[in-house]
Amino acid sequence: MAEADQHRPTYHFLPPSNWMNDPNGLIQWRGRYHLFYQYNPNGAFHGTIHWGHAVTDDLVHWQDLPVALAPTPDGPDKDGVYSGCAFDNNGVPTFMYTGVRPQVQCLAEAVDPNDPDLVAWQKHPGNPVIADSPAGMQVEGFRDPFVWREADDWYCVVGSGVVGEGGNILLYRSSDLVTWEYLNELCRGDLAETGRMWECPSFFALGDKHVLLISPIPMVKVLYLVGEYRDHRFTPERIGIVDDGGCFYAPQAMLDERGRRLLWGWLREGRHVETPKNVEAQKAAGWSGVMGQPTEVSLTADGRLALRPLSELEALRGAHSSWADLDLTEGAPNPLGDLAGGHLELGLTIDPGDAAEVWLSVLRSPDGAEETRIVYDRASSELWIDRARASLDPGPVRERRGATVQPGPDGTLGLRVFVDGSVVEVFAADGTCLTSRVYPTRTDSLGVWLGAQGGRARVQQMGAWEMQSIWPEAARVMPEVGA
Ligand code: DQQ
Repeated sequence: MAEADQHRPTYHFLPPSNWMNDPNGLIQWRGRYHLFYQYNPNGAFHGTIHWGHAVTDDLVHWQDLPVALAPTPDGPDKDGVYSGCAFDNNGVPTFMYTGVRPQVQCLAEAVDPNDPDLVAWQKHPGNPVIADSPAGMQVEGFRDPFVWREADDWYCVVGSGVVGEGGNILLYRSSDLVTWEYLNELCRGDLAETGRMWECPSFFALGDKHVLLISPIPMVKVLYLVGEYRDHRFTPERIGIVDDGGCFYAPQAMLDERGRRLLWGWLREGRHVETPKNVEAQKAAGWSGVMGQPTEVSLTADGRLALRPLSELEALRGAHSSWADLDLTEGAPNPLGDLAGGHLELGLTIDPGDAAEVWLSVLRSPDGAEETRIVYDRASSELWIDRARASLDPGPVRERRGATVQPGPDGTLGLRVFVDGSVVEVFAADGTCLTSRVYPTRTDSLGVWLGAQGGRARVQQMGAWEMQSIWPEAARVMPEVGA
């Protein structure tokens, strides 16, 4: 049963069962946040893709709603309702999304904008509204439209790639959302550096710059490009990885009514390094995929994209423990005693002193045979999630993933770590985020340990909270296929 599954998150959003992938159609409508997502109601594998739907008032507690979009037999989305976005068309919540095979762009709108749940959606009779990629361009992929309003027109970018040259973003304009004119490439990448096709573009102003998020094939990691948007072309000045923890993919950003630029990404499974066995393991679990916690994005003074947890999540904090001035030396006993849990938030400030490495282990078995280590390397300022011993099962992905972080001016490193079943999210104070999936085998792999090697370090302060489940179980119902 999914509910008894120690790997199943309890405070991140996921549907009651089956497969989910990309976030879609993020919109705050009359105060309520609506999350749509790629969903297969027929099992825990990618296929028969619908748009699932959930709503929240507080960005923490979600309510499952019926499926919003299902493939229409004989329609342009008969083989799948692929990713897309939501926007406000003059008072009517509206979607633009990709129908497959072939890949074309389609419209749908809310039947009743006054329905607080926005449960019913109708597709445009003129679908597809963009029936083909630009004439003369040999593309690989043509999907995942992202729409915005600029001056008196609608603009839409579609993810694509020019065969043999690299991923690109195609820019369209329309006055009525139905008739679209291809303008030009918003920008193009380089095959060797940024892959052959760019999925899931999200494009928005941030401060005095523009940011383009792309999910390039075959890199399977999300890139952000920061630059200038002028005359309908985007000139990137900086490129970086959004979250290099190994599972974050296909994110979408939205502006909320408070003016925050919020970001959601799909956390894919890593149950087995071999794809067919990963698929089998997902089917056996009965569920696959979870949404990363929403974060607020901003640009740092030196132009990096920073991700930070929302204060809303603090509402889930339960039983609390705290410590101060913990000295760490190689081989010393764990200063955290019997701290343990599979659904935790941990916050700490590390003074690495003269230690070579400081580490925090989570999901650790009492004998240490299983553990996921978050490691800070003082000399290189690298932060790692080390999954080498995260599972006694030899199947799961166990690679070490990391990023260079910037310690504070006093040399300390602030960390917030969220553990939720198989999800480990690590946020450094400089805005770096690393998210990994881990699958311990032992039910007692719940311990939290602190240690150092190659010298003496100190944790100046540390807090730990048990995190409450977001699901009032009685309210959790399987969505039905609607529309
Ligand atoms: N997932 C969708 C596509 C998108 C891909 C299909 C990215 O629209 O390109 O489920 O994960």
